[in-house]
Amino acid sequence: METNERVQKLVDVARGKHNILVCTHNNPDPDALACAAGVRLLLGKLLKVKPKVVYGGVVGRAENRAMINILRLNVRPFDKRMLGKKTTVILVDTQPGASNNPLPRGFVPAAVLDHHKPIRRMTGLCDFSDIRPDYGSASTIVMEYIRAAGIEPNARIATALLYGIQTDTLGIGRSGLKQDVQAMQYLFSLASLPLLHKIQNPKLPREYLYVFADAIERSRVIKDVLTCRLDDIASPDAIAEMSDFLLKAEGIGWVLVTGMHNGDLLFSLRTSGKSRTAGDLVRRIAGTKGAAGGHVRSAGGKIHLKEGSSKEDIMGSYHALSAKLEQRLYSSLKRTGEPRRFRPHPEPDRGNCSAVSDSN
Ligand SMILES: [Mn+2]
Repeated sequence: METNERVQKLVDVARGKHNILVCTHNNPDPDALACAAGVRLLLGKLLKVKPKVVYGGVVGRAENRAMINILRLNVRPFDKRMLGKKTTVILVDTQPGASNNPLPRGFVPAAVLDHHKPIRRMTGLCDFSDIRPDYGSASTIVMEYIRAAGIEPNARIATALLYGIQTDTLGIGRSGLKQDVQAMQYLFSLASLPLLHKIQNPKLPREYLYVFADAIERSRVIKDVLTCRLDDIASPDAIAEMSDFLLKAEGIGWVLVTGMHNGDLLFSLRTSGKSRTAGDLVRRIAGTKGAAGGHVRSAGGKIHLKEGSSKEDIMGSYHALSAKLEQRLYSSLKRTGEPRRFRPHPEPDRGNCSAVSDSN
């Protein structure tokens, strides 16, 4: 299908509707926020409607909050009461039935734009869907729509889209695809680089910096595989963020971080290698218990912990389950031995920065 046709189908879904929600995944990242802003722009220009952009969870990451404030993105938390009979929902950067979005179980939105695998059964029930697992970001999909419609985004929206694509593709070295790179090249001429810089370098709350110290302290390694249990976390974003951060360590090729939020165990898996994909491995280690999915180098999921038990019980099952996930990861990758604390190498300069040692 041509891009123009897709734009037409998306527009048809919203035509004549007055209550349109563009909904992102929970704890939205820049790609989700930018993609939603792009859909809002598109429908605003083509239909003269103003959809509401809504998200589940919280915006935790300081950069993401800065993005919303600096670019004055009009977003608000989702509330079930927003879903009336006449509500048209367009879901972005996630799919119905994926459990990482705030839509009630079984709710079929009118349209979906996403780039995550797997393609969900319920996605097939939507009036319009465009799922591209071979795209680095959902913002690139909407960017192509915007261009095909002959719309030029203003500096704020262009900056949002550029940042969305950048973080989803370059952030952790996922292969930037031709389409993503093309979209970024185009957006560079329209975006505000001073604003982008401001978003990327926000002042950080001190407690936020302490999460990094805590994550290092809690890290354990077997050879090139690092695991870390953050326990209770204030913001679910911390999981993905700490995985990205710990994967920067010399000699580390795999990172699994778990944490606990609202009675769920959240986890994320990262790899810098190419031999196995994180998305496939994550589905294997999570088994059928929870919701899991992802890309080649990054993946994650959520497993609900026992309800109605005491705080100690929940903590206990969190640790037991974390241990199980860690064990499955180690054995899938055939890394044996006892996990050790993550320490600086004893020698300050080993001459070979990619050396892996199990004697640390
Ligand atoms: Mn995305």
